[in-house]
Amino acid sequence: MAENVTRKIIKAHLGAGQLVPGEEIALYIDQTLTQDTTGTMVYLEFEALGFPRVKTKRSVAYIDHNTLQTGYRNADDHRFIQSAAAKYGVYFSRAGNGICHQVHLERFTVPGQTLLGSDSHTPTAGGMGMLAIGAGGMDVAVAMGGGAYYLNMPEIVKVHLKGELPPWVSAKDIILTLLDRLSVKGGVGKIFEYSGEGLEQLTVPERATIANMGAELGATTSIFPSDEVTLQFLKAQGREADWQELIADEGANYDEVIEIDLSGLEPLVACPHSPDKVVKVRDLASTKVNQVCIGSCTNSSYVDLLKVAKILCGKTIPPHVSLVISPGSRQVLSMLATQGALADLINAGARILECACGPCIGMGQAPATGAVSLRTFNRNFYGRSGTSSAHVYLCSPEVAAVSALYGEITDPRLLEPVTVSFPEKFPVNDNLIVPPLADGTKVELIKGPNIKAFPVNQELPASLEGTVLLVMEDNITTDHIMPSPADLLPLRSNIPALAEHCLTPVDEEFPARAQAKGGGFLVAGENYGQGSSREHAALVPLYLGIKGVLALSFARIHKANLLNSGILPLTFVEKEDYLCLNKDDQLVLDNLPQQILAGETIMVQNKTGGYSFSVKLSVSVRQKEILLAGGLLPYTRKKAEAQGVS
Ligand code: MIC
Ligand code: SF4
Repeated sequence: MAENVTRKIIKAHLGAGQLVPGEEIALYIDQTLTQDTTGTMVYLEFEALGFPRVKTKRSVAYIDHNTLQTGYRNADDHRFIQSAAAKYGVYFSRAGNGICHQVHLERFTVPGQTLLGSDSHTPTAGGMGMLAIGAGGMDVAVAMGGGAYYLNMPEIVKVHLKGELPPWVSAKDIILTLLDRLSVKGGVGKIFEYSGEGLEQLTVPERATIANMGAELGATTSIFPSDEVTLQFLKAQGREADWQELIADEGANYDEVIEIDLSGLEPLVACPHSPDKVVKVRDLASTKVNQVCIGSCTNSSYVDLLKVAKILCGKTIPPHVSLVISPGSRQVLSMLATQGALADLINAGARILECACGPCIGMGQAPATGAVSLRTFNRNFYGRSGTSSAHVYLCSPEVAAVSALYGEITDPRLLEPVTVSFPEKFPVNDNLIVPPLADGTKVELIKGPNIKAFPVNQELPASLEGTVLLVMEDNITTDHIMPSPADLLPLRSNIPALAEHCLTPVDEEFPARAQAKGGGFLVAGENYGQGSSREHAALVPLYLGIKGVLALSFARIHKANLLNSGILPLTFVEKEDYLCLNKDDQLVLDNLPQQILAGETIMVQNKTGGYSFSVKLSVSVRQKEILLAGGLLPYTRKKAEAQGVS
C-alpha cells in the first residue's frame, strides 16, 4: 500500500494498536530530549520509577531555559540534571550550548526515527523527517526507561506547498498563514505532513521553523520528508551517515489535504495575545515598536541571523528601540563571529544575549509597561513576556530587523531584498556536550535544597465532591495555569512554592481559595491547557487538591498530563452545561470507578443548582486504569508489583 512519511515511521515503531484515527497506539521511542525547566521533574520521576539506566538509542538533557542564575536555585537544578545524566546514561548539553531544539537539529536529529521531548516544540526535529512529539515529563521518563509512548492515532493532513516564496516572505509566513486559516486549536489530533514542489526551496532550518510552530496549531507534530535538502544539511553537519531518504509513496493517502500557494503569500504578523491573530504586516505599518527580540527555537538559525546582520549592516537602530538577539546555538553564534556578522549586529546597536531561550520564556528582557514588542518567537500569550501590559507581536526575522531599523512595524518589501547563501559546512564543536558514563551506578544524584518531592495522587475514591473554584474562558494556556516568568521559573522543582502562583493571571485569589476549600474542580471553555508541555500545570493543581477539570475541550499534552496526575479531564456534552456552571457551585461525582469502567459518560450532580448533567471521559481502557490507580506513577508501580518486579 502506498504510504505517507508519517505512517511509514509509525508502522516501523508500532508497539500496539491500529493506525485508525482516534484509536490509541503505542509507539516505541528512539530518542528523548529534556530541557532544564521540565527536566528536573523528569529525572525525579525517572528515579521514582526505579529505572537503572535509559534504554533509548539516545537521550539528551539540555540546559537552555533557566540560565539566569540570580540565586542558587537554577544552578542547583543544572547540577542535579548533570548528575542524573551521568547516572542514567544521558548526554548532557551544558548551558551556553544552545536551545534544545536548535542543537538537537544540528547534532542529533535522525530522519525516520522517533523523538519524545519534555517540551512542546520538540516537533522542530520534524523539519528533518523525524517523528518528534512533545509530551509531559512523566511520559518522557517512561520512554527513557524503554516504555512505549501512548497516543491517539492522529489524522494525517497533507500540506501541499506549491509555487515559490516572493522576496521578503519566509518560512514564518507559511506557518502564520496556517495559523490564520486553522486557529490555535485547528491542529488538535492531527499531524501535518508537508509536500509539494515548494519544499525544494526550504532549507532544513526553514522547515524546522514551520514544524516548530505547528505546536501553536495544537498539532501532535509536523513532519517534512527526508530528501536531498536534508542530506545537504546533514553533510554540512558532518552527519551524512545519519541520512536516509524518506518520502511519501506515489498516491499515498491522507485524511485531509491543504494547499498553500507560496507565491501568493506576503509578510505577516501575529497580534497580541495569540499566535493565530494574524494580520498582514502592511496593515500594521507605522505601529511604533519599543523592543525587537530576535531568536528562540523558531527563528535563530545561522541563516536567519545572517539575514538580520545583512539588513542591519552599517546602520543604527533608533534611540527608542531596544534590539536583543539570542542566537539559537553556540554553533550559530560562533559562525556569526567568524564571518564578521556578529560585529555588524553589535555595531548596529543590538544587545547580544546568550544562546538560550531568554526573553521567549520571560527570562529577562521583559518589556516596559504598555510597550510594543516585536518578536521572532512562537508564542505571545498574555503575560508570557513578564509584562502583562505589553503588546507582543510575532513575525519573521526579516520583518523584525527592518522594523527595528525604522522603529515601527515595517513591510520589508519597500527595501531591496537581501540574499544569503546556505553554508556548505558548519563548524562542529561538541565540547559542551558531556557524553554519559559507561557505568553510572556509583554516581550520586545531587539535590539542592530547592528540589522538593513532587505530589503523587491516591487511588480514585468511590466519589468525589468539591467546589467549582474557577470558571474560565476558551484557550486558557499553561502560561495562565502555571505562569513562568523569571522569578517563578527557578521554582520548577518546588511544587509547593509554585502553588502560590497557580492560575493567578486569571484570578489572583485562586491559590488562597483553592487552599481554603481543600481543592475542588476547575471549569473551562475550548482548548484548555494549550501551549507548553509543562506538567507543572497538572502537578500544581494536584497539589492544590484539584480533582477534575470540566472543559469544552482540551489541548493534547495537557490532557495527558492531567491523566498522568490522576486528575479527571472531563468534557461537557452540552455547551449549555458549561454556561450554567458558576464559581462556588458544589459538585458531586458518585460511583466513579463503576461509571468510569461502564463507558464514556459520567453523571455530575450540581448540588447548588439542584440539577444533574452528564460529561464525557474520552480515554482509552489503559488510561481508565491509570485514573483508577491515581496516575501514571502509581499505575506503573502497581503493574511492576503485579509482575513481581520490585
Ligand atoms: C514554552 O515554550 O512554553 C516552554 C517553556 O518551552 C515549555 C516548557 C516549559 O514550560 O518548561 C514548552 O514549550 O513545553
Ligand atoms: Fe525555549 Fe521559547 Fe522555544 Fe520554549 S518556545 S523551547 S521557551 S525558545
